[in-house]
Amino acid sequence: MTTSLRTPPNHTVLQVGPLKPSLERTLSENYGALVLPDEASERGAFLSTHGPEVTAVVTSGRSGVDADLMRALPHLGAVVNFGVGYDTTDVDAAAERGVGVSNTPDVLTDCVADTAVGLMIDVMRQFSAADRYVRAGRWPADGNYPLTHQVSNRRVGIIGLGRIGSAIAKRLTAFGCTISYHNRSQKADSPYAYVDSPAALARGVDVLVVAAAGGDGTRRLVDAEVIDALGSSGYLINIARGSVVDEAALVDALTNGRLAGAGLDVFTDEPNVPEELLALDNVVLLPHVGSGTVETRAAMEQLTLDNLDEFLRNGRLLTPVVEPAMAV
Ligand code: 8YV
Repeated sequence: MTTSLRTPPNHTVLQVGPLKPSLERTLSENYGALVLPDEASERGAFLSTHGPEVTAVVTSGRSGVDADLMRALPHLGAVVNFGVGYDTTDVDAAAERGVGVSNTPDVLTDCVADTAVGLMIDVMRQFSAADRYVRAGRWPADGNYPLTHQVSNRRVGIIGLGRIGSAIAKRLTAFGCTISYHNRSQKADSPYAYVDSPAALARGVDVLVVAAAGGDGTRRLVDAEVIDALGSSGYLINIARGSVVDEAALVDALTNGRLAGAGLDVFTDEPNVPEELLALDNVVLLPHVGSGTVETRAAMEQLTLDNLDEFLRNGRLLTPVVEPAMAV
Protein backbone atom coordinates (compact mmCIF):
# COMPACT_ATOMS: atom_id res chain seq x y z
CA MET A 1 0.00 0.00 0.00
CA THR A 2 1.30 3.47 -0.85
CA THR A 3 -1.55 5.39 0.79
CA SER A 4 0.16 5.98 4.12
CA LEU A 5 3.56 6.74 2.58
CA ARG A 6 3.35 10.51 2.62
CA THR A 7 0.63 11.03 5.22
CA PRO A 8 1.78 10.40 8.80
CA PRO A 9 -0.67 8.37 10.96
CA ASN A 10 -1.86 11.43 12.93
CA HIS A 11 -2.93 13.25 9.74
CA THR A 12 -5.80 13.01 7.25
CA VAL A 13 -5.87 15.00 4.00
CA LEU A 14 -9.15 16.21 2.46
CA GLN A 15 -9.60 17.39 -1.14
CA VAL A 16 -12.12 20.23 -1.41
CA GLY A 17 -13.40 20.94 -4.92
CA PRO A 18 -12.05 19.76 -8.26
CA LEU A 19 -8.31 20.02 -8.85
CA LYS A 20 -5.91 19.30 -11.70
CA PRO A 21 -6.51 15.60 -12.49
CA SER A 22 -2.88 14.57 -11.85
CA LEU A 23 -2.98 16.36 -8.48
CA GLU A 24 -6.24 14.61 -7.56
CA ARG A 25 -4.62 11.28 -8.47
CA THR A 26 -1.50 11.96 -6.40
CA LEU A 27 -3.58 13.05 -3.42
CA SER A 28 -5.66 9.90 -3.62
CA GLU A 29 -2.86 7.42 -4.35
CA ASN A 30 0.06 8.83 -2.35
CA TYR A 31 -1.74 10.59 0.49
CA GLY A 32 -4.93 8.52 0.82
CA ALA A 33 -6.86 11.80 0.65
CA LEU A 34 -10.60 11.89 1.27
CA VAL A 35 -12.74 13.90 -1.15
CA LEU A 36 -15.48 16.24 0.08
CA PRO A 37 -18.69 15.28 -1.79
CA ASP A 38 -19.93 17.84 -4.34
CA GLU A 39 -23.56 17.30 -3.36
CA ALA A 40 -24.57 19.55 -0.45
CA SER A 41 -27.00 16.83 0.68
CA GLU A 42 -24.13 14.34 1.16
CA ARG A 43 -21.78 16.76 2.89
CA GLY A 44 -23.43 16.76 6.33
CA ALA A 45 -23.13 13.00 6.80
CA PHE A 46 -19.61 12.98 5.34
CA LEU A 47 -18.44 15.75 7.66
CA SER A 48 -20.03 14.17 10.78
CA THR A 49 -18.12 10.97 10.03
CA HIS A 50 -14.81 12.34 8.73
CA GLY A 51 -14.69 16.03 9.78
CA PRO A 52 -12.89 15.43 13.11
CA GLU A 53 -10.05 13.42 11.53
CA VAL A 54 -9.12 15.98 8.83
CA THR A 55 -5.92 17.91 9.53
CA ALA A 56 -5.10 19.31 6.07
CA VAL A 57 -7.23 20.47 3.15
CA VAL A 58 -6.04 20.83 -0.43
CA THR A 59 -8.24 23.12 -2.50
CA SER A 60 -8.11 25.84 -5.17
CA GLY A 61 -9.41 29.35 -5.71
CA ARG A 62 -12.49 27.82 -7.34
CA SER A 63 -13.67 26.25 -4.09
CA GLY A 64 -11.71 27.29 -0.99
CA VAL A 65 -12.68 26.76 2.64
CA ASP A 66 -15.25 29.08 4.23
CA ALA A 67 -15.84 29.58 7.96
CA ASP A 68 -18.65 26.98 8.06
CA LEU A 69 -16.49 24.27 6.55
CA MET A 70 -13.64 25.22 8.90
CA ARG A 71 -15.98 24.74 11.88
CA ALA A 72 -16.87 21.28 10.60
CA LEU A 73 -13.13 20.40 10.57
CA PRO A 74 -12.17 21.01 14.23
CA HIS A 75 -8.64 19.61 13.90
CA LEU A 76 -7.80 21.37 10.65
CA GLY A 77 -4.24 22.72 10.70
CA ALA A 78 -3.71 23.91 7.14
CA VAL A 79 -5.49 24.89 3.94
CA VAL A 80 -3.14 24.28 1.01
CA ASN A 81 -4.39 26.31 -1.94
CA PHE A 82 -3.56 25.53 -5.57
CA GLY A 83 -3.35 29.03 -7.08
CA VAL A 84 -2.06 32.41 -5.99
CA GLY A 85 -5.56 33.76 -5.25
CA TYR A 86 -7.14 32.50 -2.04
CA ASP A 87 -10.18 34.79 -1.83
CA THR A 88 -12.57 31.83 -1.49
CA THR A 89 -10.87 30.80 1.76
CA ASP A 90 -11.82 32.76 4.87
CA VAL A 91 -8.36 33.82 6.01
CA ASP A 92 -9.67 35.76 9.03
CA ALA A 93 -11.46 32.65 10.31
CA ALA A 94 -8.30 30.63 9.56
CA ALA A 95 -6.06 33.04 11.49
CA GLU A 96 -8.50 33.01 14.43
CA ARG A 97 -8.48 29.22 14.54
CA GLY A 98 -4.71 28.92 14.04
CA VAL A 99 -5.23 27.28 10.66
CA GLY A 100 -2.40 27.96 8.22
CA VAL A 101 -3.12 28.90 4.61
CA SER A 102 -0.67 28.62 1.71
CA ASN A 103 -0.89 29.62 -1.95
CA THR A 104 1.32 29.22 -5.03
CA PRO A 105 2.97 32.61 -5.66
CA ASP A 106 5.80 33.38 -8.13
CA VAL A 107 5.49 30.22 -10.23
CA LEU A 108 2.54 31.63 -12.19
CA THR A 109 3.62 35.28 -12.36
CA ASP A 110 5.10 35.13 -15.87
CA CYS A 111 2.17 33.31 -17.48
CA VAL A 112 -0.45 35.58 -15.92
CA ALA A 113 1.54 38.68 -16.93
CA ASP A 114 1.88 37.28 -20.47
CA THR A 115 -1.91 36.84 -20.52
CA ALA A 116 -2.48 40.47 -19.51
CA VAL A 117 -0.23 41.73 -22.30
CA GLY A 118 -1.80 39.27 -24.75
CA LEU A 119 -5.28 40.51 -23.87
CA MET A 120 -4.18 44.13 -24.23
CA ILE A 121 -2.71 43.53 -27.68
CA ASP A 122 -5.68 41.45 -28.75
CA VAL A 123 -8.35 43.90 -27.70
CA MET A 124 -6.55 47.02 -28.98
CA ARG A 125 -5.49 45.48 -32.31
CA GLN A 126 -8.65 43.34 -32.51
CA PHE A 127 -6.74 40.19 -33.51
CA SER A 128 -9.48 37.80 -32.35
CA ALA A 129 -12.14 39.83 -34.14
CA ALA A 130 -9.97 40.10 -37.27
CA ASP A 131 -9.42 36.33 -37.16
CA ARG A 132 -13.19 35.84 -37.07
CA TYR A 133 -13.42 38.24 -40.04
CA VAL A 134 -11.04 36.09 -42.09
CA ARG A 135 -12.70 32.81 -41.11
CA ALA A 136 -16.13 34.16 -42.02
CA GLY A 137 -14.87 34.87 -45.56
CA ARG A 138 -15.35 38.60 -45.10
CA TRP A 139 -11.89 39.74 -46.34
CA PRO A 140 -12.60 39.08 -50.04
CA ALA A 141 -16.23 40.10 -49.62
CA ASP A 142 -15.92 43.26 -47.49
CA GLY A 143 -12.31 44.35 -48.06
CA ASN A 144 -9.69 45.42 -45.57
CA TYR A 145 -10.36 45.16 -41.87
CA PRO A 146 -11.01 48.55 -40.19
CA LEU A 147 -8.05 50.27 -38.53
CA THR A 148 -7.43 49.50 -34.87
CA HIS A 149 -5.37 51.11 -32.07
CA GLN A 150 -1.66 51.17 -31.22
CA VAL A 151 -0.39 49.32 -28.15
CA SER A 152 3.21 50.59 -27.94
CA ASN A 153 3.94 53.90 -26.21
CA ARG A 154 0.55 54.12 -24.50
CA ARG A 155 -0.20 55.20 -20.92
CA VAL A 156 -1.02 52.19 -18.77
CA GLY A 157 -2.37 52.24 -15.22
CA ILE A 158 -2.01 49.14 -13.07
CA ILE A 159 -4.29 48.48 -10.10
CA GLY A 160 -2.31 46.24 -7.75
CA LEU A 161 1.46 46.49 -8.20
CA GLY A 162 2.29 43.14 -6.60
CA ARG A 163 4.27 40.34 -8.21
CA ILE A 164 1.97 40.01 -11.23
CA GLY A 165 1.33 43.76 -11.60
CA SER A 166 5.09 44.40 -11.55
CA ALA A 167 5.71 41.70 -14.17
CA ILE A 168 3.07 43.32 -16.41
CA ALA A 169 4.71 46.74 -15.89
CA LYS A 170 8.12 45.31 -16.83
CA ARG A 171 6.76 43.83 -20.06
CA LEU A 172 4.90 46.99 -21.05
CA THR A 173 7.93 49.16 -20.30
CA ALA A 174 9.64 47.22 -23.11
CA PHE A 175 6.72 48.32 -25.33
CA GLY A 176 7.55 51.94 -24.54
CA CYS A 177 4.46 52.36 -22.35
CA THR A 178 4.36 54.83 -19.48
CA ILE A 179 3.33 53.05 -16.30
CA SER A 180 1.50 54.44 -13.30
CA TYR A 181 -0.24 52.47 -10.55
CA HIS A 182 -2.63 52.43 -7.64
CA ASN A 183 -2.08 50.20 -4.64
CA ARG A 184 -3.29 50.11 -1.03
CA SER A 185 -0.07 52.00 -0.31
CA GLN A 186 2.72 53.57 -2.32
CA LYS A 187 5.73 51.33 -3.03
CA ALA A 188 8.88 53.05 -1.80
CA ASP A 189 11.18 51.43 -4.35
CA SER A 190 8.91 51.61 -7.41
CA PRO A 191 10.06 53.44 -10.56
CA TYR A 192 6.41 54.07 -11.52
CA ALA A 193 4.17 57.02 -10.58
CA TYR A 194 1.77 56.33 -7.71
CA VAL A 195 -1.81 57.62 -8.00
CA ASP A 196 -3.90 57.65 -4.84
CA SER A 197 -7.27 56.52 -6.22
CA PRO A 198 -8.45 54.14 -8.95
CA ALA A 199 -10.58 56.91 -10.56
CA ALA A 200 -7.65 59.35 -10.71
CA LEU A 201 -5.45 56.58 -12.15
CA ALA A 202 -8.09 55.75 -14.79
CA ARG A 203 -8.48 59.42 -15.76
CA GLY A 204 -4.81 59.70 -16.73
CA VAL A 205 -4.31 56.51 -18.77
CA ASP A 206 -5.32 54.79 -22.02
CA VAL A 207 -5.39 51.31 -20.55
CA LEU A 208 -6.28 50.20 -17.02
CA VAL A 209 -5.00 46.76 -15.97
CA VAL A 210 -6.55 45.09 -12.93
CA ALA A 211 -3.99 42.94 -11.09
CA ALA A 212 -5.19 43.29 -7.48
CA ALA A 213 -6.06 40.32 -5.26
CA GLY A 214 -9.77 39.49 -4.95
CA GLY A 215 -11.78 39.45 -1.74
CA ASP A 216 -13.78 41.88 0.38
CA GLY A 217 -11.04 44.54 0.43
CA THR A 218 -11.13 45.04 -3.35
CA ARG A 219 -14.77 44.22 -4.16
CA ARG A 220 -15.96 46.50 -7.05
CA LEU A 221 -12.89 48.72 -6.64
CA VAL A 222 -13.31 49.39 -10.36
CA ASP A 223 -16.83 50.82 -10.29
CA ALA A 224 -18.90 52.99 -12.66
CA GLU A 225 -16.94 56.11 -11.66
CA VAL A 226 -13.60 54.47 -12.51
CA ILE A 227 -14.94 53.08 -15.79
CA ASP A 228 -16.28 56.50 -16.78
CA ALA A 229 -12.95 58.08 -15.82
CA LEU A 230 -11.24 55.66 -18.23
CA GLY A 231 -13.68 56.90 -20.85
CA SER A 232 -14.77 56.12 -24.39
CA SER A 233 -11.21 55.77 -25.70
CA GLY A 234 -10.00 53.69 -22.76
CA TYR A 235 -9.47 49.93 -22.41
CA LEU A 236 -9.88 47.73 -19.34
CA ILE A 237 -7.87 44.52 -18.85
CA ASN A 238 -8.71 42.15 -15.97
CA ILE A 239 -6.56 39.12 -15.13
CA ALA A 240 -7.26 39.27 -11.38
CA ARG A 241 -10.76 38.42 -10.15
CA GLY A 242 -14.18 39.32 -11.55
CA SER A 243 -15.15 40.63 -8.11
CA VAL A 244 -12.71 43.57 -8.40
CA VAL A 245 -14.80 45.09 -11.24
CA ASP A 246 -18.46 46.11 -11.13
CA GLU A 247 -19.43 43.83 -14.01
CA ALA A 248 -22.87 45.38 -14.57
CA ALA A 249 -21.27 48.84 -14.87
CA LEU A 250 -18.65 47.43 -17.26
CA VAL A 251 -21.30 45.80 -19.48
CA ASP A 252 -23.29 49.02 -19.47
CA ALA A 253 -20.26 51.11 -20.51
CA LEU A 254 -19.24 48.65 -23.25
CA THR A 255 -22.69 48.28 -24.75
CA ASN A 256 -23.24 52.05 -24.73
CA GLY A 257 -19.88 53.02 -26.23
CA ARG A 258 -18.58 54.65 -23.03
CA LEU A 259 -15.50 52.39 -23.01
CA ALA A 260 -13.40 51.48 -26.08
CA GLY A 261 -12.92 47.84 -25.14
CA ALA A 262 -12.08 45.21 -22.55
CA GLY A 263 -9.89 42.13 -22.31
CA LEU A 264 -11.20 39.82 -19.62
CA ASP A 265 -9.83 36.53 -18.26
CA VAL A 266 -12.05 36.60 -15.15
CA PHE A 267 -15.74 37.16 -14.42
CA THR A 268 -18.04 37.64 -11.46
CA ASP A 269 -19.94 34.36 -11.84
CA GLU A 270 -17.55 31.98 -13.61
CA PRO A 271 -18.05 30.07 -15.83
CA ASN A 272 -20.98 32.33 -16.77
CA VAL A 273 -20.16 35.34 -18.94
CA PRO A 274 -22.67 38.19 -19.41
CA GLU A 275 -24.67 37.47 -22.57
CA GLU A 276 -24.36 41.10 -23.75
CA LEU A 277 -20.57 40.74 -24.15
CA LEU A 278 -20.72 37.78 -26.52
CA ALA A 279 -21.65 39.83 -29.58
CA LEU A 280 -19.07 42.59 -29.07
CA ASP A 281 -15.91 42.63 -31.23
CA ASN A 282 -14.21 45.16 -28.94
CA VAL A 283 -14.17 42.63 -26.11
CA VAL A 284 -11.85 39.64 -25.76
CA LEU A 285 -13.20 36.94 -23.48
CA LEU A 286 -11.00 34.20 -22.02
CA PRO A 287 -12.17 31.33 -19.78
CA HIS A 288 -9.81 32.09 -16.82
CA VAL A 289 -6.69 30.69 -18.48
CA GLY A 290 -4.12 33.13 -17.06
CA SER A 291 -1.95 30.46 -15.46
CA GLY A 292 -3.14 27.70 -17.78
CA THR A 293 0.03 26.40 -19.39
CA VAL A 294 1.49 22.91 -19.01
CA GLU A 295 4.68 24.33 -17.48
CA THR A 296 3.06 26.71 -14.99
CA ARG A 297 0.34 24.32 -13.85
CA ALA A 298 3.01 21.63 -13.24
CA ALA A 299 4.98 24.11 -11.12
CA MET A 300 1.81 25.07 -9.21
CA GLU A 301 1.06 21.39 -8.58
CA GLN A 302 4.59 20.78 -7.29
CA LEU A 303 4.45 23.79 -4.96
CA THR A 304 1.06 22.66 -3.67
CA LEU A 305 2.48 19.21 -2.84
CA ASP A 306 5.63 20.74 -1.32
CA ASN A 307 3.46 22.87 0.97
CA LEU A 308 1.41 19.83 1.94
CA ASP A 309 4.53 17.77 2.69
CA GLU A 310 6.04 20.58 4.75
CA PHE A 311 2.87 20.79 6.82
CA LEU A 312 2.49 17.04 7.27
CA ARG A 313 6.14 16.59 8.27
CA ASN A 314 7.02 19.80 10.10
CA GLY A 315 3.76 21.63 10.83
CA ARG A 316 4.86 24.55 8.65
CA LEU A 317 4.09 25.89 5.16
CA LEU A 318 6.61 26.93 2.51
CA THR A 319 4.61 29.80 1.04
CA PRO A 320 2.16 30.78 3.80
CA VAL A 321 -0.34 33.61 3.66
CA VAL A 322 -1.37 32.62 7.19
CA GLU A 323 1.14 30.77 9.38
CA PRO A 324 -0.19 27.57 10.97
CA ALA A 325 -0.29 27.85 14.74
CA MET A 326 -1.38 24.38 15.74
CA ALA A 327 0.78 21.40 16.42
CA VAL A 328 -1.42 18.59 15.12
C1 8YV B 1 -5.58 29.29 -10.95
C2 8YV B 1 -5.77 31.73 -10.46
O1 8YV B 1 -5.35 28.49 -12.02
O2 8YV B 1 -3.85 31.34 -9.18
C3 8YV B 1 -4.93 31.90 -9.27
O3 8YV B 1 -5.36 32.66 -8.38
O4 8YV B 1 -6.70 32.42 -10.67
C4 8YV B 1 -5.43 30.69 -11.45
O5 8YV B 1 -4.11 30.89 -11.82
C5 8YV B 1 -6.92 28.98 -10.38
O6 8YV B 1 -7.13 29.66 -9.19
C6 8YV B 1 -7.03 27.50 -10.10
O7 8YV B 1 -8.32 27.19 -9.81
